[in-house]
Amino acid sequence: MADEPDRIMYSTIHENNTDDDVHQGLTYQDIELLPDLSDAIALAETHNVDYDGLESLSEFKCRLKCHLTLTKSGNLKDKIQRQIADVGKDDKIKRENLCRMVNELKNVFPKKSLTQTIRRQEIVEELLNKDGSTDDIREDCDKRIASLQEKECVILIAGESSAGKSSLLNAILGEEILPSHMLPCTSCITVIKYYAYRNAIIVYRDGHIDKIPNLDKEGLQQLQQRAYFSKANQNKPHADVYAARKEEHDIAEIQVYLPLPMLANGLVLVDTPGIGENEFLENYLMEYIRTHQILGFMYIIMTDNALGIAEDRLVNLMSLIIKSQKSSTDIVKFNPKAALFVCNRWDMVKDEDKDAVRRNAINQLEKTWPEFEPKLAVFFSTMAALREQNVNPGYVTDEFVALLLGLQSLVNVSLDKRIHASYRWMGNVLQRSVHYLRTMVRTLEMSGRERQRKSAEATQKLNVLDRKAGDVVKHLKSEMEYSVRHISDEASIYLHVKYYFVLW
Ligand SMILES: Nc1nc2c(ncn2[C@@H]2O[C@H](COP(=O)(O)OP(=O)(O)OP(=O)(O)O)[C@@H](O)[C@H]2O)c(=O)[nH]1
Ligand SMILES: [Mg+2]
Repeated sequence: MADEPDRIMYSTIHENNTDDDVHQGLTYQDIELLPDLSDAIALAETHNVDYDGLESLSEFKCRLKCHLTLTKSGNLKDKIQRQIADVGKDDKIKRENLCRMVNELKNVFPKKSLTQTIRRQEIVEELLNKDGSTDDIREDCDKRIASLQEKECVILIAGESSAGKSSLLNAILGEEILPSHMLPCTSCITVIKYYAYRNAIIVYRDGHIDKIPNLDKEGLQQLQQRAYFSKANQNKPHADVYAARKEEHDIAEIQVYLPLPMLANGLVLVDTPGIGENEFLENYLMEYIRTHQILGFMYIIMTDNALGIAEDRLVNLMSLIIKSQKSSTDIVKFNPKAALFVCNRWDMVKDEDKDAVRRNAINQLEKTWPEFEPKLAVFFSTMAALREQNVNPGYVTDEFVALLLGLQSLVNVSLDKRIHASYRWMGNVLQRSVHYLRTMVRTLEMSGRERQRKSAEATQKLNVLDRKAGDVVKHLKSEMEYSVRHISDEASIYLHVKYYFVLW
């Protein structure tokens, strides 16, 4: 189990940690120090914990910890999922504020050819073009606004074949939506989004769609038959039906809509076929990456694979994401920090090998991924997480808590990237404008009495405006920790100078 996430977990999520009486004296330390199976069984019986099907001491410890955590802190999965939804809610407020500001900025540069007085803005615009701050300020503002109105935060779940991508997503969603199998099986990209009621849409390459209006048990079966199973193999035994994998298919994507609070504010999770499986699936995945804006990236690693992390595949995928995200839009570039590496199947690694395997995984990732830091990796067992969830949906393993906190941080970083990119752009345009406008004001002060009088008038009004503009600046400062800090109050004062130019 990763040390770092555990620390976060116990300090930020657990509540009432000292209140042990109500838990009949059961503590994490008691569980950790259990010497053998018979003591573990005794402790489970004392505390009425279902231990059916458990075999090893570590499984008992895991179950007892889940039980204690639920009793002490409530359902942590629900709590963290609500926090993930809140991240989206905050982002929405930030985006709305930014949109307003970009609109204000856009109005500073009115449409050309309106009146003669616009000339001065045109001069500033020309200067901004010349120094590369912006091509066409109004057009750029519109692009920014469109990007800021985009509420979706797409997180792509990728990784090697059979690493556990689909099972892990099912664990997060709390039910078996996606097909998972010991044989390579995902052949379709599945996009999971929020909607008030459960339904699914199969989108074909030629544009036609197939709707499953109710994703109940029957609906899920229909989805599996129509989209996930090979047509040729639908009547074959279970192990063969997923052979669709090797076939080319005509599905562009499957959209699954669920009323999960975690998804309510724009989080979109995308399940993908394993990379390196075959050429058709590889091109299919690359096409998706090229044509969609992906803000974050979860890479699932088969940790028990003796060959370790498939570095070349990871590097290829990363370079494609970075290149394609650059070309599809220059508004928000992919941020390598918006990644979470899930070293899955941790239960398959022997206890005595865990330290070495963990070190090796971190080393490999450090070599492969730009800006990698150990907190971007979690060591996780989907199997253990599902085993506990199946006994009680409130049973959440420590590793699952670490994974969900990792996802929360991933969503945070991904969304902040979009906001910061806009702030930085706006900051740059404002700074340049201020510079040019200030030069122009100076020129005006020097040229002629009448202009001097108007300039003095403007300065006086600017002082009044300064107070109003202060609100905008205060707002900017409180919303963002950096990016715009360096834009002084002066920026907003000069931003308002334009109104005087227009009035003159
Ligand atoms: N022991 C163990 N098995 C796991 C774990 N996670 C997934 N599996 C199993 O690994 C197999 C592959 O899981 P999938 O979820 O289908 O993997 P995938 O990455 O989606 O595979 P493709 O879609 O084919 O690329 C299944 O048999 C899972 O039950 C884990 O943490 N531990
Ligand atoms: Mg899969």
